Amino acid sequence: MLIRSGRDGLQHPLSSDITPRAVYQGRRALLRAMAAGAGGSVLAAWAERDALAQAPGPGRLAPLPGTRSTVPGAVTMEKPTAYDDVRGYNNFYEFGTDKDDPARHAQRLKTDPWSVQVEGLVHKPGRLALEDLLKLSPMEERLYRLRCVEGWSMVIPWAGYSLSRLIERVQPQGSAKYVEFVTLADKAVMPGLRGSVLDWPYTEGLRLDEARHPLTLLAFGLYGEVLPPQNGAPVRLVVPWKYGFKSAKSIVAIRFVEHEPRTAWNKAAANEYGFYSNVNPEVDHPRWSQATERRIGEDGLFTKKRKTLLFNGYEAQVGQLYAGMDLRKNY
Ligand SMILES: Nc1nc2c(c(=O)[nH]1)N[C@H]1C(S)=C(S)[C@@H](COP(=O)(O)O)O[C@H]1N2
Ligand SMILES: [Mo]
Repeated sequence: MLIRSGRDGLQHPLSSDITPRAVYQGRRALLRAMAAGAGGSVLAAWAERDALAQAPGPGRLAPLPGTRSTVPGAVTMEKPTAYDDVRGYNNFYEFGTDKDDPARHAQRLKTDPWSVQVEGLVHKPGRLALEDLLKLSPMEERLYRLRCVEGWSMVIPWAGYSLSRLIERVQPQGSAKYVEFVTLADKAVMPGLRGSVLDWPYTEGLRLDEARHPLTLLAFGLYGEVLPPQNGAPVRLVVPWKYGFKSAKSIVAIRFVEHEPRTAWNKAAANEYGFYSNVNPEVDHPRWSQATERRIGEDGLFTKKRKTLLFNGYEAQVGQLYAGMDLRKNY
C-alpha cells in the first residue's frame, strides 16, 4: 500500500494506490470499453462476481474506476476502513439483521438486468437501464465518512457521481419538493422480508435541495470495483452528512413528489428516526447518546471513541441547507 504525500498532499491511499497492478490494467481496458459504449461488459462482469466471491480483497469484482472527485468535501483525508470491514460489517435488513448476514445472504442478489424507474413530478419520467445510468456521467472516486445511527462509522472510497446529474436529466417539475427512493423487495432472494422489522420495501427520502447537493452521491462502486451485493449493488445512495440509513441500497425507483414522504425507519419508530436524520452530536437518540462514535477498525480495548461532528463533519458544505431550522425539532 502506497501512502501518497507528494503533489497533492493527500495522506490516505485512494483505491488506485491500493489496487494490484493487474486489476488496474484491467480497469483501464474496461474504461476503453465503456468509452466505446460497451456498458454491457460491466453487466457481464457483474454477473461473474459469484465465481470470484472467494478471493480475499479488491480484485474480486469487476473494476469500476473513477477519477478523483473535485466536489468540495468529497475526499476526506482520513484513512479508509479496511475493505474486509466495508464488505463484512453491514446493515441491509432485507438480508437479515446481524452485521454478517448481508455478506452471507446477499450473494444471491441478481443485479443483471437492473433498471431504475424514475417517476412522479418530472418532465422526463421513464425506466433507466443500469448500463445507461452508468454512462450518464463520468465516474468519480470519493472518500466519504459514513456514520451509522447505531454509533459506528467507516471511511469508504466510493465510485459514482452526484445524484444531481440524474435529476438534471429527468427535469423535475416546479411542484416537486421531495425525492423518494424505493429499494428492491424480492422475497425470493431476501430472507429478511419474512420478518416485519420494517415495512417493506425499504424507502427513504430527501428534500429536493438535499438531493441536488453535489455531495449526494449515486454510487455504483467502492474500492475501485462495482459494489459488493451486501453494500447495495448495483446502485445506491450515499448521503455522507446523514445517518447511514438514509443511504438507501439497491434502488429500483426514484419518485419526485410534492410532500415529505414517509420513510421505512420513520414508519417503524417515528420518535427515534425523523425525516432529516442529519448527524448531530447534540441531538441524542431517545435510547442512546450520539455524542461519540466508534470508527470500525479502531476498536482496541483502550481505543478512545471519536467525537461525532455536526453534519458528520460536512457542515461547511451542507450547513446552509438548514439555515434557520430547529434541528432538535427537525431531527
Ligand atoms: N435497502 C436498504 N438500504 C440500507 C439499509 C437497509 O437495511 N436496507 N441499511 C442502512 C444503514 S442503517 C446503513 S448504516 C447503511 C450501511 O451501508 P454499508 O453496509 O454499505 O456500510 O446502509 C443503509 N441502507
Ligand atoms: Mo445505520
